[in-house]
Amino acid sequence: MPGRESTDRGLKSGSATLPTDASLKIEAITLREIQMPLVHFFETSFGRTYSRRILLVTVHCEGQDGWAECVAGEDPFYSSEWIESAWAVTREYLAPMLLGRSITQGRQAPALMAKVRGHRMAKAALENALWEVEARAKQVPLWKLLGGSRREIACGVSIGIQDSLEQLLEKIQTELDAGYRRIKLKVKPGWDINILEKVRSRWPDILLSVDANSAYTLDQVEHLRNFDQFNLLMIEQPLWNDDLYYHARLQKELRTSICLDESIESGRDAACAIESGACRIINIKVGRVGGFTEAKKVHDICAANQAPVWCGGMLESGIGRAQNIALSTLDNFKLPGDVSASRRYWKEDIIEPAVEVSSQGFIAVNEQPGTGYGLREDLIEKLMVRKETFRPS
Ligand code: OSB
Ligand code: MG
Repeated sequence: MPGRESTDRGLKSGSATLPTDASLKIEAITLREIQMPLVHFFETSFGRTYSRRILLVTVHCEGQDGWAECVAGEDPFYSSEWIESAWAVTREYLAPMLLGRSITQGRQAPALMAKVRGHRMAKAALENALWEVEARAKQVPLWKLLGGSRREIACGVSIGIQDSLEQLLEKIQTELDAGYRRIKLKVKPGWDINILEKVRSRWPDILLSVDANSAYTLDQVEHLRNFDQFNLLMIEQPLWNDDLYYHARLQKELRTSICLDESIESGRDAACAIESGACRIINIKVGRVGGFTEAKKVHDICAANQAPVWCGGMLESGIGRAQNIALSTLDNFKLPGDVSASRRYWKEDIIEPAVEVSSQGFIAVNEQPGTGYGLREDLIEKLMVRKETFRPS
């Protein structure tokens, strides 16, 4: 990859490299909200987004900062979490549980926050920032610390609902020309079979999947059976966001593999889903499951059951994107994910270099410590609308 040398700007790389088992004292936690307009609106069955409000978390440890992105949305529509709930639970509960504590590994963070139920996206940002601190302290790439082995990850794109079929076809062409290896289309009643007929007749052989974000009910099984004619890689989250049982009923009725996104919030959910036949594939989003530790559990459970996984996306800035890239290097990420180039979302990303995808549709990882990307703190400052720092009381 060109321009891969990270400047490490904004991330104190620690004047003294800490020994491998050094303890990391959590001295302060900073939350920032930045606002970033999307290059193109993104529409799912639950609504349209033009601009993102993004919550960034910085964990300050002795001599070492770690950054992460909280993927909670602007509204509690994808999940019950949203940017305000994440901010509040971090201030009132999660930050106090971490501040002043010393840990040696990011994976120790979940136990410290276990008393709080749910709020997985808020917890994930804190835990993931600590993994970044650990990786930089140990001077190892985050992807290696997570146990990854891939040197490059396969990329797909998620294409939202458009204003017209023509616009959709044009977008698909653009992404295929850019080299993306799988196209995922958002669907809902009225924007499904009709568009798939057109897309499949123009591109009979591309890897194609759909994501319904819970737009259907089990009553529509006859309608959903129509998806089987399009040779789809999967249909993602057709039914209720918190359901496994009815997805298992539906999977028995369909040839197309069901992939679960919203329904999987833990390793236990993944085990139940696979055991009960609710899905054959799982979309892992590190925020949705509560952090890297739980994401690795989901990954390992799926691997043990020969169920492939792929990495989902939440319209992340470069900070969340870089963490998705690191996670995607784990062995069972066997399908192209929704992790794509910065330029598809942002005029200017807040990391450098921006995430780039090769003409073959891959993102390469490197040997630099942490995520391997530098921060554009000047730009973050410009985009910032609020900031709050917490210290031990
Ligand atoms: O269901 O995967 C989803 C974006 C926001 C909320 C939910 C989803 C998505 C995407 C976009 O599909 C993935 C991306 O490009 O980041
Ligand atoms: Mg999805």
